[in-house]
Amino acid sequence: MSTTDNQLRVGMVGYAFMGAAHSQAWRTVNRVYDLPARARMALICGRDTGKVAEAADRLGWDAYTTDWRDLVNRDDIDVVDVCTPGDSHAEIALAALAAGKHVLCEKPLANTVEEARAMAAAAATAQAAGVRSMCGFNYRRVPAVTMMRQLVADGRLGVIRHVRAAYLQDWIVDPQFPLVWRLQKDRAGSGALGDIGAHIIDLTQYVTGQRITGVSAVTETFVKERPLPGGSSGLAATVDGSVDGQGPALGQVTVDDAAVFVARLDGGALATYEASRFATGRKNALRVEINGSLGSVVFDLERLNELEFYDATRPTAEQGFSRILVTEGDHPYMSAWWPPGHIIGYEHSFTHQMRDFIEAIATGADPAPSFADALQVQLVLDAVGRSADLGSSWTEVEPALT
Ligand code: SOE
Repeated sequence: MSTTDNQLRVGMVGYAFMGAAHSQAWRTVNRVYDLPARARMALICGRDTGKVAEAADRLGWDAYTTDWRDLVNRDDIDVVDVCTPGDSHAEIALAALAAGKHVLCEKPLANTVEEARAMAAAAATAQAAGVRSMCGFNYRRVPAVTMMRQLVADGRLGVIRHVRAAYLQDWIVDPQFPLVWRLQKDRAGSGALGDIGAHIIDLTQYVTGQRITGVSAVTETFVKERPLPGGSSGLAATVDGSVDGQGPALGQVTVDDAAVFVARLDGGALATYEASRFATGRKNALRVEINGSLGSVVFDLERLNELEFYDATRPTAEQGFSRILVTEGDHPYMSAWWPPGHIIGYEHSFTHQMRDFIEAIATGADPAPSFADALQVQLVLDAVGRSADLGSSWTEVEPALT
Protein backbone atom coordinates (compact mmCIF):
# COMPACT_ATOMS: atom_id res chain seq x y z
CA MET A 1 0.00 0.00 0.00
CA SER A 2 1.32 3.42 -0.87
CA THR A 3 2.02 4.85 2.58
CA THR A 4 1.33 8.48 1.80
CA ASP A 5 -2.34 8.33 0.97
CA ASN A 6 -3.59 4.79 1.74
CA GLN A 7 -3.85 4.01 -1.94
CA LEU A 8 -3.76 0.47 -3.25
CA ARG A 9 -2.37 0.66 -6.76
CA VAL A 10 -3.96 -2.16 -8.73
CA GLY A 11 -2.46 -3.86 -11.77
CA MET A 12 -4.88 -6.11 -13.66
CA VAL A 13 -3.87 -8.78 -16.17
CA GLY A 14 -6.58 -9.52 -18.76
CA TYR A 15 -9.36 -7.32 -20.10
CA ALA A 16 -12.08 -9.55 -21.55
CA PHE A 17 -15.35 -10.46 -19.77
CA MET A 18 -13.88 -10.88 -16.28
CA GLY A 19 -11.46 -7.99 -16.77
CA ALA A 20 -14.40 -5.74 -17.59
CA ALA A 21 -16.40 -7.00 -14.60
CA HIS A 22 -13.44 -6.43 -12.27
CA SER A 23 -12.75 -2.98 -13.73
CA GLN A 24 -16.32 -1.95 -13.07
CA ALA A 25 -15.94 -3.10 -9.46
CA TRP A 26 -12.56 -1.42 -8.86
CA ARG A 27 -14.03 1.81 -10.21
CA THR A 28 -17.15 1.65 -8.05
CA VAL A 29 -16.01 0.20 -4.75
CA ASN A 30 -14.67 3.34 -3.05
CA ARG A 31 -17.53 5.44 -4.35
CA VAL A 32 -19.99 3.17 -2.53
CA TYR A 33 -18.12 1.89 0.52
CA ASP A 34 -16.21 3.88 3.11
CA LEU A 35 -12.98 1.87 3.34
CA PRO A 36 -9.60 2.31 5.03
CA ALA A 37 -7.83 2.28 1.64
CA ARG A 38 -8.62 3.48 -1.88
CA ALA A 39 -8.09 1.40 -4.98
CA ARG A 40 -6.40 3.16 -7.86
CA MET A 41 -6.76 1.57 -11.30
CA ALA A 42 -3.10 2.02 -12.10
CA LEU A 43 -2.12 -0.44 -14.82
CA ILE A 44 -3.79 -2.96 -17.13
CA CYS A 45 -2.00 -5.66 -19.10
CA GLY A 46 -2.80 -7.52 -22.31
CA ARG A 47 -0.73 -9.02 -25.11
CA ASP A 48 -2.03 -6.92 -28.00
CA THR A 49 -0.90 -3.28 -27.80
CA GLY A 50 -3.83 -1.83 -29.74
CA LYS A 51 -6.45 -3.83 -27.86
CA VAL A 52 -5.04 -3.24 -24.39
CA ALA A 53 -4.67 0.50 -25.10
CA GLU A 54 -8.32 0.60 -26.15
CA ALA A 55 -9.32 -1.42 -23.05
CA ALA A 56 -7.37 0.90 -20.73
CA ASP A 57 -9.21 3.88 -22.17
CA ARG A 58 -12.65 2.24 -22.19
CA LEU A 59 -12.40 0.62 -18.74
CA GLY A 60 -10.70 3.57 -17.05
CA TRP A 61 -7.11 2.45 -16.29
CA ASP A 62 -4.31 5.02 -15.92
CA ALA A 63 -1.80 3.12 -18.08
CA TYR A 64 -1.24 -0.14 -19.93
CA THR A 65 1.53 -2.62 -20.61
CA THR A 66 1.89 -5.72 -22.76
CA ASP A 67 4.24 -7.46 -20.33
CA TRP A 68 2.70 -9.04 -17.22
CA ARG A 69 6.18 -9.57 -15.73
CA ASP A 70 6.71 -5.83 -15.85
CA LEU A 71 3.35 -5.35 -14.09
CA VAL A 72 4.01 -7.80 -11.24
CA ASN A 73 7.53 -6.48 -10.59
CA ARG A 74 6.88 -2.74 -10.60
CA ASP A 75 7.38 -0.89 -7.32
CA ASP A 76 4.32 1.25 -7.94
CA ILE A 77 1.90 -1.71 -7.98
CA ASP A 78 0.47 -3.11 -4.71
CA VAL A 79 -2.24 -5.50 -5.90
CA VAL A 80 -2.21 -7.89 -8.87
CA ASP A 81 -5.62 -8.92 -10.20
CA VAL A 82 -5.44 -12.03 -12.42
CA CYS A 83 -8.29 -12.15 -14.98
CA THR A 84 -6.66 -14.35 -17.64
CA PRO A 85 -7.64 -17.87 -18.81
CA GLY A 86 -6.68 -20.62 -16.34
CA ASP A 87 -3.48 -21.67 -18.10
CA SER A 88 -1.65 -18.54 -16.89
CA HIS A 89 -3.11 -18.16 -13.37
CA ALA A 90 -0.36 -20.11 -11.61
CA GLU A 91 2.58 -18.45 -13.36
CA ILE A 92 1.29 -14.90 -12.86
CA ALA A 93 0.03 -15.39 -9.30
CA LEU A 94 3.23 -17.11 -8.17
CA ALA A 95 5.40 -14.35 -9.65
CA ALA A 96 3.20 -11.67 -8.06
CA LEU A 97 3.33 -13.31 -4.61
CA ALA A 98 7.11 -13.68 -4.93
CA ALA A 99 7.28 -9.94 -5.69
CA GLY A 100 5.31 -9.22 -2.49
CA LYS A 101 2.07 -8.16 -4.20
CA HIS A 102 -1.39 -8.91 -2.85
CA VAL A 103 -3.15 -11.18 -5.37
CA LEU A 104 -6.75 -11.57 -6.43
CA CYS A 105 -7.08 -14.52 -8.84
CA GLU A 106 -10.17 -15.44 -10.86
CA LYS A 107 -11.73 -18.88 -10.41
CA PRO A 108 -11.06 -21.73 -10.80
CA LEU A 109 -7.74 -21.08 -9.05
CA ALA A 110 -5.71 -23.14 -11.54
CA ASN A 111 -5.96 -25.75 -14.26
CA THR A 112 -4.50 -28.59 -12.18
CA VAL A 113 -4.25 -29.69 -8.55
CA GLU A 114 -0.48 -29.47 -8.80
CA GLU A 115 -0.61 -25.79 -9.77
CA ALA A 116 -3.24 -25.05 -7.13
CA ARG A 117 -1.10 -26.71 -4.44
CA ALA A 118 1.90 -24.56 -5.43
CA MET A 119 -0.27 -21.44 -5.34
CA ALA A 120 -1.76 -22.27 -1.92
CA ALA A 121 1.71 -22.98 -0.52
CA ALA A 122 3.12 -19.71 -1.90
CA ALA A 123 0.12 -17.79 -0.55
CA ALA A 124 0.64 -19.28 2.93
CA THR A 125 4.30 -18.24 2.90
CA ALA A 126 3.47 -14.76 1.63
CA GLN A 127 0.71 -14.40 4.20
CA ALA A 128 3.28 -14.68 6.99
CA ALA A 129 4.91 -11.58 5.50
CA GLY A 130 1.60 -9.67 5.39
CA VAL A 131 0.80 -10.38 1.74
CA ARG A 132 -2.90 -11.23 1.14
CA SER A 133 -4.46 -13.41 -1.53
CA MET A 134 -7.98 -14.32 -2.48
CA CYS A 135 -9.78 -16.32 -5.19
CA GLY A 136 -12.63 -14.68 -7.10
CA PHE A 137 -15.67 -16.78 -6.27
CA ASN A 138 -17.86 -13.70 -6.61
CA TYR A 139 -21.24 -15.34 -6.02
CA ARG A 140 -20.41 -15.67 -2.30
CA ARG A 141 -20.92 -11.92 -2.22
CA VAL A 142 -24.46 -11.83 -3.56
CA PRO A 143 -26.25 -10.52 -0.43
CA ALA A 144 -28.89 -13.30 -0.56
CA VAL A 145 -26.12 -15.94 -0.64
CA THR A 146 -24.31 -14.36 2.30
CA MET A 147 -27.62 -14.25 4.15
CA MET A 148 -28.24 -17.91 3.34
CA ARG A 149 -24.95 -18.74 5.03
CA GLN A 150 -25.95 -16.70 8.08
CA LEU A 151 -29.27 -18.56 8.36
CA VAL A 152 -27.41 -21.88 8.31
CA ALA A 153 -24.74 -20.67 10.75
CA ASP A 154 -27.43 -19.36 13.13
CA GLY A 155 -28.99 -22.83 13.21
CA ARG A 156 -32.22 -21.74 11.51
CA LEU A 157 -32.14 -24.76 9.19
CA GLY A 158 -31.13 -27.27 11.86
CA VAL A 159 -29.15 -30.26 10.66
CA ILE A 160 -28.46 -30.05 6.92
CA ARG A 161 -29.64 -33.18 5.08
CA HIS A 162 -29.73 -32.21 1.40
CA VAL A 163 -27.88 -29.84 -0.89
CA ARG A 164 -29.17 -29.51 -4.46
CA ALA A 165 -27.17 -27.34 -6.82
CA ALA A 166 -27.30 -26.63 -10.55
CA TYR A 167 -25.50 -24.12 -12.74
CA LEU A 168 -26.92 -24.18 -16.25
CA GLN A 169 -25.99 -22.30 -19.43
CA ASP A 170 -26.64 -22.89 -23.14
CA TRP A 171 -24.10 -20.78 -25.04
CA ILE A 172 -22.56 -23.74 -26.91
CA VAL A 173 -25.72 -25.69 -27.83
CA ASP A 174 -25.14 -24.78 -31.48
CA PRO A 175 -22.57 -27.28 -32.86
CA GLN A 176 -21.29 -24.49 -35.11
CA PHE A 177 -20.27 -22.38 -32.12
CA PRO A 178 -16.48 -22.15 -32.43
CA LEU A 179 -13.77 -23.86 -30.45
CA VAL A 180 -12.99 -20.97 -28.07
CA TRP A 181 -10.38 -21.25 -25.29
CA ARG A 182 -12.99 -22.34 -22.75
CA LEU A 183 -13.44 -25.55 -24.80
CA GLN A 184 -9.73 -26.44 -24.77
CA LYS A 185 -8.32 -28.43 -21.84
CA ASP A 186 -4.81 -26.98 -22.10
CA ARG A 187 -6.23 -23.45 -21.77
CA ALA A 188 -9.20 -23.92 -19.43
CA GLY A 189 -8.36 -27.07 -17.46
CA SER A 190 -11.89 -28.45 -17.84
CA GLY A 191 -15.22 -27.38 -19.34
CA ALA A 192 -18.54 -26.76 -17.61
CA LEU A 193 -17.08 -28.53 -14.57
CA GLY A 194 -14.33 -26.01 -13.75
CA ASP A 195 -15.97 -22.93 -15.24
CA ILE A 196 -19.40 -23.08 -13.61
CA GLY A 197 -19.32 -26.30 -11.53
CA ALA A 198 -16.55 -24.69 -9.46
CA HIS A 199 -18.95 -21.89 -8.52
CA ILE A 200 -21.60 -24.21 -7.09
CA ILE A 201 -19.00 -26.34 -5.31
CA ASP A 202 -17.62 -23.23 -3.61
CA LEU A 203 -21.01 -21.68 -2.97
CA THR A 204 -22.56 -24.75 -1.33
CA GLN A 205 -19.50 -25.42 0.82
CA TYR A 206 -19.45 -21.76 1.86
CA VAL A 207 -23.14 -21.67 2.72
CA THR A 208 -23.28 -24.98 4.60
CA GLY A 209 -19.84 -24.79 6.21
CA GLN A 210 -19.44 -28.43 5.11
CA ARG A 211 -16.88 -29.83 2.70
CA ILE A 212 -17.34 -32.43 -0.01
CA THR A 213 -15.55 -35.65 0.94
CA GLY A 214 -16.37 -37.96 -1.99
CA VAL A 215 -18.17 -38.01 -5.32
CA SER A 216 -19.60 -40.21 -8.05
CA ALA A 217 -19.70 -38.43 -11.40
CA VAL A 218 -20.57 -38.56 -15.08
CA THR A 219 -19.33 -36.06 -17.62
CA GLU A 220 -20.11 -35.75 -21.33
CA THR A 221 -18.84 -33.92 -24.37
CA PHE A 222 -21.88 -33.81 -26.65
CA VAL A 223 -20.20 -32.02 -29.55
CA LYS A 224 -16.71 -33.40 -30.06
CA GLU A 225 -15.48 -31.21 -32.92
CA ARG A 226 -16.11 -27.55 -33.60
CA PRO A 227 -15.09 -24.93 -36.15
CA LEU A 228 -11.92 -23.03 -35.28
CA PRO A 229 -12.63 -19.51 -34.01
CA GLY A 230 -12.09 -16.33 -35.97
CA GLY A 231 -11.41 -12.86 -34.56
CA SER A 232 -12.86 -12.95 -31.06
CA SER A 233 -12.47 -15.78 -28.59
CA GLY A 234 -14.98 -14.78 -25.94
CA LEU A 235 -18.49 -16.07 -25.26
CA ALA A 236 -19.65 -14.33 -28.47
CA ALA A 237 -16.91 -15.60 -30.80
CA THR A 238 -17.28 -15.97 -34.56
CA VAL A 239 -16.15 -18.79 -36.86
CA ASP A 240 -13.15 -18.59 -39.20
CA GLY A 241 -14.03 -18.21 -42.88
CA SER A 242 -14.21 -21.27 -45.14
CA VAL A 243 -10.97 -23.02 -45.99
CA ASP A 244 -10.57 -23.96 -49.71
CA GLY A 245 -14.34 -23.85 -50.08
CA GLN A 246 -14.60 -26.83 -47.70
CA GLY A 247 -16.19 -24.90 -44.83
CA PRO A 248 -14.37 -23.91 -41.70
CA ALA A 249 -11.57 -26.09 -40.34
CA LEU A 250 -12.56 -28.18 -37.33
CA GLY A 251 -10.76 -28.81 -34.05
CA GLN A 252 -11.23 -31.25 -31.19
CA VAL A 253 -13.23 -30.24 -28.11
CA THR A 254 -11.11 -31.48 -25.20
CA VAL A 255 -13.29 -30.59 -22.22
CA ASP A 256 -16.66 -31.67 -20.80
CA ASP A 257 -19.85 -29.96 -21.97
CA ALA A 258 -21.67 -31.13 -18.84
CA ALA A 259 -20.83 -32.70 -15.50
CA VAL A 260 -23.29 -34.29 -13.08
CA PHE A 261 -22.35 -35.75 -9.73
CA VAL A 262 -23.57 -36.86 -6.34
CA ALA A 263 -21.52 -36.11 -3.26
CA ARG A 264 -21.24 -36.60 0.48
CA LEU A 265 -20.46 -33.64 2.74
CA ASP A 266 -18.48 -33.97 5.94
CA GLY A 267 -21.40 -32.81 8.10
CA GLY A 268 -23.51 -35.75 6.91
CA ALA A 269 -25.46 -34.10 4.07
CA LEU A 270 -26.07 -35.70 0.67
CA ALA A 271 -25.66 -33.44 -2.33
CA THR A 272 -26.34 -33.37 -6.07
CA TYR A 273 -24.57 -31.10 -8.55
CA GLU A 274 -25.26 -30.37 -12.22
CA ALA A 275 -23.12 -28.10 -14.40
CA SER A 276 -24.04 -27.83 -18.07
CA ARG A 277 -23.52 -25.61 -21.10
CA PHE A 278 -26.20 -27.56 -22.94
CA ALA A 279 -29.28 -26.61 -20.92
CA THR A 280 -31.17 -25.02 -23.81
CA GLY A 281 -32.90 -21.83 -22.71
CA ARG A 282 -30.92 -21.52 -19.50
CA LYS A 283 -28.52 -18.60 -19.93
CA ASN A 284 -26.88 -18.21 -16.55
CA ALA A 285 -29.12 -20.17 -14.21
CA LEU A 286 -27.53 -20.96 -10.87
CA ARG A 287 -29.88 -22.50 -8.31
CA VAL A 288 -29.15 -23.91 -4.87
CA GLU A 289 -31.60 -25.51 -2.45
CA ILE A 290 -30.70 -26.63 1.06
CA ASN A 291 -32.96 -28.76 3.22
CA GLY A 292 -32.39 -29.02 6.96
CA SER A 293 -34.24 -30.54 9.89
CA LEU A 294 -35.77 -27.14 10.81
CA GLY A 295 -36.21 -25.54 7.43
CA SER A 296 -35.14 -25.04 3.84
CA VAL A 297 -33.69 -22.22 1.82
CA VAL A 298 -33.52 -21.62 -1.93
CA PHE A 299 -31.37 -19.21 -3.97
CA ASP A 300 -31.87 -18.56 -7.67
CA LEU A 301 -29.34 -16.27 -9.42
CA GLU A 302 -31.98 -15.17 -11.94
CA ARG A 303 -33.84 -13.65 -8.95
CA LEU A 304 -30.76 -12.69 -6.99
CA ASN A 305 -32.41 -10.13 -4.75
CA GLU A 306 -34.61 -12.82 -3.22
CA LEU A 307 -34.31 -15.79 -0.92
CA GLU A 308 -37.00 -18.41 -0.38
CA PHE A 309 -37.15 -19.58 3.22
CA TYR A 310 -39.26 -22.34 4.74
CA ASP A 311 -39.30 -22.21 8.55
CA ALA A 312 -40.60 -25.53 9.90
CA THR A 313 -40.68 -24.15 13.44
CA ARG A 314 -43.59 -21.83 12.64
CA PRO A 315 -47.19 -22.92 13.49
CA THR A 316 -48.37 -25.48 10.93
CA ALA A 317 -51.09 -23.17 9.67
CA GLU A 318 -48.50 -20.50 8.80
CA GLN A 319 -45.96 -22.73 7.14
CA GLY A 320 -44.90 -22.44 3.51
CA PHE A 321 -41.99 -20.94 1.60
CA SER A 322 -41.80 -17.21 2.14
CA ARG A 323 -39.97 -14.80 -0.13
CA ILE A 324 -37.47 -12.52 1.57
CA LEU A 325 -36.53 -9.48 -0.49
CA VAL A 326 -32.84 -9.06 0.39
CA THR A 327 -32.75 -5.29 -0.17
CA GLU A 328 -32.86 -3.81 3.33
CA GLY A 329 -30.08 -1.88 4.99
CA ASP A 330 -29.52 -4.64 7.53
CA HIS A 331 -28.96 -7.26 4.82
CA PRO A 332 -25.31 -8.07 3.97
CA TYR A 333 -23.57 -5.39 1.85
CA MET A 334 -26.83 -3.49 1.23
CA SER A 335 -26.62 -0.48 3.53
CA ALA A 336 -24.15 1.32 1.25
CA TRP A 337 -26.32 1.02 -1.86
CA TRP A 338 -29.81 2.41 -2.39
CA PRO A 339 -32.85 3.05 -0.18
CA PRO A 340 -34.74 -0.10 1.02
CA GLY A 341 -36.34 -2.17 -1.72
CA HIS A 342 -33.98 -1.02 -4.49
CA ILE A 343 -32.54 -4.06 -6.21
CA ILE A 344 -28.98 -4.78 -7.29
CA GLY A 345 -27.47 -7.11 -9.95
CA TYR A 346 -24.64 -9.37 -11.17
CA GLU A 347 -21.90 -6.74 -11.19
CA HIS A 348 -22.48 -5.80 -7.53
CA SER A 349 -21.09 -9.17 -6.40
CA PHE A 350 -17.72 -8.08 -7.86
CA THR A 351 -17.89 -4.72 -6.07
CA HIS A 352 -18.54 -6.59 -2.81
CA GLN A 353 -15.58 -8.83 -3.58
CA MET A 354 -13.27 -5.82 -3.99
CA ARG A 355 -14.73 -4.27 -0.84
CA ASP A 356 -13.83 -7.32 1.24
CA PHE A 357 -10.39 -7.66 -0.35
CA ILE A 358 -9.46 -4.00 0.20
CA GLU A 359 -10.68 -4.13 3.78
CA ALA A 360 -8.69 -7.31 4.49
CA ILE A 361 -5.50 -5.81 3.04
CA ALA A 362 -5.93 -2.53 4.89
CA THR A 363 -6.74 -4.13 8.24
CA GLY A 364 -4.29 -7.02 7.99
CA ALA A 365 -7.02 -9.68 8.01
CA ASP A 366 -7.06 -12.88 5.95
CA PRO A 367 -9.53 -12.62 3.10
CA ALA A 368 -11.72 -15.55 2.04
CA PRO A 369 -11.90 -17.59 -0.07
CA SER A 370 -8.17 -18.06 0.40
CA PHE A 371 -6.00 -19.90 -2.10
CA ALA A 372 -6.21 -22.84 0.34
CA ASP A 373 -10.03 -22.74 0.08
CA ALA A 374 -9.74 -22.60 -3.71
CA LEU A 375 -7.29 -25.53 -3.68
CA GLN A 376 -9.95 -27.56 -1.89
CA VAL A 377 -12.43 -26.73 -4.70
CA GLN A 378 -9.76 -27.81 -7.19
CA LEU A 379 -9.43 -31.12 -5.34
CA VAL A 380 -13.19 -31.66 -5.70
CA LEU A 381 -12.99 -30.87 -9.44
CA ASP A 382 -10.16 -33.39 -9.70
CA ALA A 383 -12.15 -36.07 -7.85
CA VAL A 384 -15.12 -35.49 -10.17
CA GLY A 385 -12.87 -35.89 -13.22
CA ARG A 386 -11.30 -39.06 -11.86
CA SER A 387 -14.65 -40.57 -10.92
CA ALA A 388 -16.06 -39.89 -14.39
CA ASP A 389 -12.97 -41.47 -15.98
CA LEU A 390 -13.51 -44.55 -13.82
CA GLY A 391 -17.12 -45.04 -14.92
CA SER A 392 -18.61 -43.10 -11.98
CA SER A 393 -16.92 -45.12 -9.27
CA TRP A 394 -16.99 -43.57 -5.79
CA THR A 395 -13.95 -41.28 -5.46
CA GLU A 396 -12.70 -39.63 -2.30
CA VAL A 397 -11.57 -36.00 -2.45
CA GLU A 398 -7.83 -35.89 -1.71
CA PRO A 399 -6.86 -34.03 1.45
CA ALA A 400 -5.38 -30.57 0.87
CA LEU A 401 -2.40 -31.39 3.06
CA THR A 402 -0.39 -34.36 1.82
C1 SOE B 1 -18.82 -18.34 -18.48
O1 SOE B 1 -19.36 -19.59 -18.42
C2 SOE B 1 -18.96 -17.54 -17.21
O2 SOE B 1 -18.57 -16.24 -17.55
C3 SOE B 1 -18.09 -17.98 -16.05
O3 SOE B 1 -16.73 -18.06 -16.40
C4 SOE B 1 -18.27 -17.03 -14.91
O4 SOE B 1 -17.50 -17.41 -13.81
C5 SOE B 1 -19.75 -16.96 -14.53
O5 SOE B 1 -19.95 -15.92 -13.63
C6 SOE B 1 -20.62 -16.68 -15.73
O6 SOE B 1 -20.30 -17.53 -16.79
